[in-house]
Amino acid sequence: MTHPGNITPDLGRSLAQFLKEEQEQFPDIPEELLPILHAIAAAGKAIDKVVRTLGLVDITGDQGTYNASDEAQQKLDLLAHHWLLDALAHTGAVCAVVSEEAPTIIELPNSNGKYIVALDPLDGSPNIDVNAHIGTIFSLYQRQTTQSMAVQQEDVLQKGNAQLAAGYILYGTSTMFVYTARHGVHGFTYHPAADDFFLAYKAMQLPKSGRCYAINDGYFEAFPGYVQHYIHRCRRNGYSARYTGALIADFHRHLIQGGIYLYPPTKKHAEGKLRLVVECNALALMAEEAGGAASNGQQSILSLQPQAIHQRVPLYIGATNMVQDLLAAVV
Ligand code: P6P
Repeated sequence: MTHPGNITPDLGRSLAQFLKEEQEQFPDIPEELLPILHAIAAAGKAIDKVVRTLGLVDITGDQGTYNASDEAQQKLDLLAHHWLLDALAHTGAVCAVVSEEAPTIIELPNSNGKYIVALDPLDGSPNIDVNAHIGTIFSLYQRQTTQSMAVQQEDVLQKGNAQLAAGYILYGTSTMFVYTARHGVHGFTYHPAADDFFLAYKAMQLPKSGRCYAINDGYFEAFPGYVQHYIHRCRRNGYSARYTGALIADFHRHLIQGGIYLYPPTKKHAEGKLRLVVECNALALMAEEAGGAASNGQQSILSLQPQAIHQRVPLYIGATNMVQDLLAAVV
């Protein structure tokens, strides 16, 4: 009996091949982008191998420490953090990293490196122990101060529209590496046998509308009126509520099918929960590069001037028409 489809993988172009071609086509893409994204992808492969054996290796559960956002650090948070730092340090091109898992700037032994990386090593940590989706988020910036000096706050507190590149690795049903170097959004699927990422989605477009919304309904009573108004509208229209507990997984669904993710101010997080520098800026650039939108309720995420590394902001991100419908209710 024949089966539907074709399960012989067409491996096609690897991430490295695609990055090389894109950099040749667009000279504004810095040549160091290839080794930097390759380093992140290499760390992602190592993280994937651990994620695929959770329960068989001692890497689940709390570390017993807390990050700068006062969140319990999972063992895998810190493993991902250290692997990504090691990989970036070996590129020679990255002089410093800001990470959700570290309170301050981490200077790497590349004082002549021209680039800064902002990281959420493992987004969706509460999902680790329950075998649900998790992911790595990254942003790349040009250093602003003189090389060989100590990295300054102004190097890491740059607006999201200054990003040279951004992306994420989603450890999901398959493991995907999705990035933009400001020339479209491209998705690559990890093939274990070949131990590499291969092009699966070129020039991804976030649908202008959708029928899916992602929000933690448990906080509904604390939401601002305009958000409650919008949620009632979604319910009246019969939209589907899908909330995975991992921003990246919800965003990835909307990137493909259309939808909106909302994390408004709540009683516990008066400014919202998501971090501007290490989470929101990367996904906001991806959204806008794919034809979507990202706002804090007042202005575009990419236009916000960060005041602190771990600053939190409200986040409304996804299909342009859905974000605009939400903001239309802001008084
Ligand atoms: P809550 C994960 O901790 C995260 O930062 C996002 O990935 C996710 O969407 C959100 O927080 C979940 O937060 O308050 O709904 O559990």
